[in-house]
Amino acid sequence: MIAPKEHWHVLGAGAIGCLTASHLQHAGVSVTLLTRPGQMPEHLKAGLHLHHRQSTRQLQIPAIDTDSAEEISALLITTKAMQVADAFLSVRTQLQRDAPVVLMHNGMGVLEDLQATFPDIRFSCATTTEGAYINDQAHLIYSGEGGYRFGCEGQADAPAWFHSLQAALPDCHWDDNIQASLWRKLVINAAINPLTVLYQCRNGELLENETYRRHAQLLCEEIARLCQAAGHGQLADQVWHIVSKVMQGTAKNQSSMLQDIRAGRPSEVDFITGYLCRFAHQRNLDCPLNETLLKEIRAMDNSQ
Ligand code: KPL
Repeated sequence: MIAPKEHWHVLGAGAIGCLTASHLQHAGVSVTLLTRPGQMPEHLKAGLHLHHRQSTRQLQIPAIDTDSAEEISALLITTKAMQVADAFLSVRTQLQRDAPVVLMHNGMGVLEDLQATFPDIRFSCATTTEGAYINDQAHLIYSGEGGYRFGCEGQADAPAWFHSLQAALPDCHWDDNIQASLWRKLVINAAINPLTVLYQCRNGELLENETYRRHAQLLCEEIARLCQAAGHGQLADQVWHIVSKVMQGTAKNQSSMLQDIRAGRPSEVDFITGYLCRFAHQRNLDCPLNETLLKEIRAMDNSQ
């Protein structure tokens, strides 16, 4: 089915928001980046350059602040987990009736809260394995080609609005079990990100250093027990396999949590490790390694 021509607003002009908007624009989908009032990021002011493989191209994606957005017919929120609710509220009144609202962030728990507060909005979720960062010269570096999964609990078939995204984004699929994909990403982030902060290391060092690797393996065993309790038995059986492959594939990366902590920004630990701890407590399950990491990372977070 061909969808009516949507105009997508991407709220959150970090690396993944900009990269996603650039894919959409490149494929001819109408897109605008939204930023917080008075906080246009330097990389947008300077004119965004996208570096991919050996080539560089200048992007000209329209960017406006949320106050200037008029009618929003389709919204993709790509902010950090702790900013999603405020970001949504900042454009709530500009949303057209029945506009799709898609949340794409690390960690879990945000959707449940928003859904409870706004039962009339049909929220969907997305997760990506794309890798991108913005360098010191405010250039967008597309460092790892990946894919996208979109979905909405209880909706097996893709809605009409999804087709423009699918045509524009790489390896992009509607997932009739998006919870499983979100848990998979959660597991990866929970096993890698806090440990890279604790040991101040790149992802690959968690495999290379024997002490770090042992800690990661024990953490994966604990996370696997939580996956099992969540009904994701297949994922539970493969936690270490999946996590160690990502450590290998992103060996040179600084995890997003390590970058946030080093830059003095709030980290997403409450939505990653914190989510797992809350999940465990609600079911009277123990998760001492995650609890300790949660306390340690919170203590290292100087953003407040
Ligand atoms: O998603 C990531 C992150 O840093 O948040 C991983 C996969 C761990 C890559 O660094």
